[in-house]
Amino acid sequence: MTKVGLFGYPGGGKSTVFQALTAQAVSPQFLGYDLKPNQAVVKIPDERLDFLAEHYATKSKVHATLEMFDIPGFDPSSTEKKLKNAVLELYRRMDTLALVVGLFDADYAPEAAKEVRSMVEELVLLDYVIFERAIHNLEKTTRVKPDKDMKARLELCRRILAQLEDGVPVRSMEISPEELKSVSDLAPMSVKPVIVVLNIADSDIGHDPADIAGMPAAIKACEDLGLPHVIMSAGLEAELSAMTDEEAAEYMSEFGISERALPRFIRTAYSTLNLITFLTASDKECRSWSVRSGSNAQQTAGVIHSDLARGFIRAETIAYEDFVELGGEKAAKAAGKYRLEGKEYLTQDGDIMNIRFNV
Ligand SMILES: Nc1nc2c(ncn2[C@@H]2O[C@H](COP(=O)(O)OP(=O)(O)O)[C@@H](O)[C@H]2O)c(=O)[nH]1
Ligand SMILES: [Mg+2]
Repeated sequence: MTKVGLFGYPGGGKSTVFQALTAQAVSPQFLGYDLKPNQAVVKIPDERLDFLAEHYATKSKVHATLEMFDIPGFDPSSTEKKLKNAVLELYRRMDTLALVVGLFDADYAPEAAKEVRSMVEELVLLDYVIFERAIHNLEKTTRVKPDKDMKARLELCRRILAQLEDGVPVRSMEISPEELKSVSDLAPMSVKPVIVVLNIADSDIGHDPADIAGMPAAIKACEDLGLPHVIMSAGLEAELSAMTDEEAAEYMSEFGISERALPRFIRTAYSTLNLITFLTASDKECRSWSVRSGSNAQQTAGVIHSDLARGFIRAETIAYEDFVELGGEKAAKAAGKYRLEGKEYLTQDGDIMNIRFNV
């Protein structure tokens, strides 16, 4: 399951964002300077899945999920080594990191842009230390015993270090995927995609970002660093997540909110992580699944079960839009929109698939 870690300076609103996105309460002692990560599985909302479940009057509806972590706050300038190491260990386990920055308090909002820049710098700096140490060791080894592979690795590490020195995160570097893979044992931190959550006061909802204190500079920082951002009022969203759907709808219309933070966050996370959604549907079960964009039908089958990839024959496929437009499976078949795709077919977002297999 994809792991998303909320991180940032203490007090930015990580635990509040966590409550907002997971609807899981965080006990008061974990608000503020907590030391333990909160953790929850998030069902990914998908209107397509809702439609299919209704269409098939299915017995079971299963959402694709991701795992969210509320990682304790971390101030890079802090000298608390133990806390820092514990936090970094958690970062390492994540597939993507979401930096939560608070703009809900006018006194701190002007710091938001600086927080974005220094947190990203910190991740680069951590990698700098890792690669510097690796180079030091490789220099020693190659001096004693010159080895072609070791020398190539040394040269690559030096190239990476030079870019880290210029503040370039590993994910933005000009190195090939093979080269990147060859240093994966060093577990660079700045290779992970980062999303920025800009947490605003509920009184700023609906305002032009240009008019929110600290916001223009914060957005500029994200753009300069090539990071996608999501604006939300975590405080209000946390309240919404504790309400019934009707209560929430009423509250949202009062505040003029058209869409909840969770689907907006998920869309950003999916595009950052290069994930797409495919669906399986029948009267027994309707289910949404996530798969890396660019996966072929056989790899996609493997997401459901390894047997389906091993014994893959064909993927019966209907695009969700065709299904809806034509009004179901039968009509899609009649209209020639039901396709039998082979192994090499590249799965598209919204494909409704049934894997034919034989093991
Ligand atoms: N007004 C307002 N307060 C918030 C918002 N998000 C967080 N806070 C408050 O800021 C403080 C720190 O939030 P918390 O989620 O514990 O931050 P963390 O240290 O990053 O986990 C708490 O008192 C929250 O109630 C928000 O969107 N609006
Ligand atoms: Mg917290």
